[in-house]
Amino acid sequence: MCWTRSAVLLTSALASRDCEQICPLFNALVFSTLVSFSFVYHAVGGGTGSGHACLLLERLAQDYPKKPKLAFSIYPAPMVSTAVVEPYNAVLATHGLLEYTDVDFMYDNEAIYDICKRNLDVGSPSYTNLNRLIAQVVSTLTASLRFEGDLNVDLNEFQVNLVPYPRIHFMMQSFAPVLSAGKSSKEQHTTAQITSAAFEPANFMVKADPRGPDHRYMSVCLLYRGDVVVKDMNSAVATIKTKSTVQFVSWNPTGFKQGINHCKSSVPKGADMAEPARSVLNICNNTAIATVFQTIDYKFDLMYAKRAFVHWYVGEGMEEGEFSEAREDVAALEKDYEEVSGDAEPSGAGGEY
Ligand SMILES: Nc1nc2c(ncn2[C@@H]2O[C@H](COP(=O)(O)OP(=O)(O)OP(=O)(O)O)[C@@H](O)[C@H]2O)c(=O)[nH]1
Ligand SMILES: [Mg+2]
Repeated sequence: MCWTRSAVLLTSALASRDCEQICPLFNALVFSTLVSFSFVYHAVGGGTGSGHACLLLERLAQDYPKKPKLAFSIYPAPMVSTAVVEPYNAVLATHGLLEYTDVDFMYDNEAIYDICKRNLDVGSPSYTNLNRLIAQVVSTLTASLRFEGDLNVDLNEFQVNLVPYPRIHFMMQSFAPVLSAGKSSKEQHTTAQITSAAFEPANFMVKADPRGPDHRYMSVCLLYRGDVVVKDMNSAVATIKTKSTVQFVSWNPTGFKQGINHCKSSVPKGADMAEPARSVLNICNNTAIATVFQTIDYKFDLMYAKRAFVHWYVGEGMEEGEFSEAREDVAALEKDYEEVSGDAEPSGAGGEY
């Protein structure tokens, strides 16, 4: 399905039902509302996840303008493509995500697949394996809402720490340790070890290399769960700060925010992944994420130069101008990332606070 048809379908569906009834109808798009947040889970490569998700987010932005909107977005992987029009859908969706979400958690299936293959003893990881790893991220993020703790970092604090400018809100994340169910009892993972693992490029759930000298961190949130003590956490973070591979932009010297929730993460019964005694989720805002947009833009341009497949979208009622508008917006985003890497304030930063 293409972006347009999905959006049109949702418009008519929305006319008769409310959002929460609609979303379970669509396999690639899941939606949940917490007391004060909206979470949207979707993939941007297909029609439903891109078109529906954007329209849903637009609707949420209209009806709940003050409620932060967080999206968990599966982006096309750099080497693997599951649909020809993926670059179009992804650019159109990014245009919507820029406008209607406050924080975006970026994934690609190639990166998550590699993590599962490397760490879990399964020959060929399934969507269930991939989704369960994503679930660990979401569960850690929301742990502070569900379990009490003195050192909890709540979702609002995250947003404040992670998003330096409204448009620069696309996060990378890694989770450690990812252990196969069979190995858990044999392996001990100290706070220092899991923290170090959370900064390994191979453990990030999107194929983008956060290391310097080319890329810079703008902010990092580390969320620990389980039996982690403050002293160990502080010493692990101090070690990370000395690494030459962890370079920060010059305008954010402090950079890190940490929290501990003593309720350890859990996994469903029979899962391939073990339940670690302690774990850490690294959510970071790093300029490397711009490489994801560059790759998509490049593929978009190749097809759009020939207007290939555009007639399908126009035939469904979309105007060609929407393509160039979305593409320009994502080009501006690339530029914003270039600017934040240096010392200048990005041009899109003003006036949106
Ligand atoms: N991680 C993960 N990725 C998924 C899952 N389901 C689909 N995908 C990926 O999401 C992308 C889009 O999938 P589609 O099923 O084509 O998406 P859709 O949004 O339903 O789009 P249409 O079928 O075109 O309407 C592909 O790259 C899939 O590999 C899932 O359960 N987990
Ligand atoms: Mg589908």
